[in-house]
Amino acid sequence: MSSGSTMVDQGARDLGSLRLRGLLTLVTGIVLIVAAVFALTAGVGAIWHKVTATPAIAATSATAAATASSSAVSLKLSINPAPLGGVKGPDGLVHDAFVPGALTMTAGTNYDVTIYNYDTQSHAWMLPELNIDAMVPAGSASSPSVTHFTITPKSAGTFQWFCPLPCDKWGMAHNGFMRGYLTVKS
Ligand SMILES: [Cu+2]
Repeated sequence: MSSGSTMVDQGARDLGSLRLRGLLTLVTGIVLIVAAVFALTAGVGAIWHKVTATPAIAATSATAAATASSSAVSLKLSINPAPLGGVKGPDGLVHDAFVPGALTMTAGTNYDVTIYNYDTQSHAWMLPELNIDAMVPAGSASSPSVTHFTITPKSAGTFQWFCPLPCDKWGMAHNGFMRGYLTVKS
């Protein structure tokens, strides 16, 4: 009785073990298939994304470059140009100044701005509303430093530009010297 029971038990255990192994194999197979499908989908998704995104970026850059080179307006600014090496204020003294100090632009037009600094001190031309923060290195009367940047004002308005570096205190406080207005027309 006891031995027969053992044999039956053994048979049942073998059968159970076989079923468990089969079930494990099936589960493992399903997991592997799901993983493979997921990996393939993600891979194809990444390739599709790359293929569609790349030409869009390239086209935008090409258009921007073509527009900038074909229709940019050159604008020249000088800091402390000859013969005075600055601009005479109503106080009778010559002050640090960007020349011209009052600027006019047309909305939607690209401007290539070049600043020649004849001063032996560095300055900056800042216009936060148009995201311009141009550092201007020191130069000299005989060899000005040259700083270049571009502006494309999008909408009409009057914007204050200024030099944020501590330079000519009077000039920093007066329009037409180390600060001034940019008028953008539509
Ligand atoms: Cu300055």
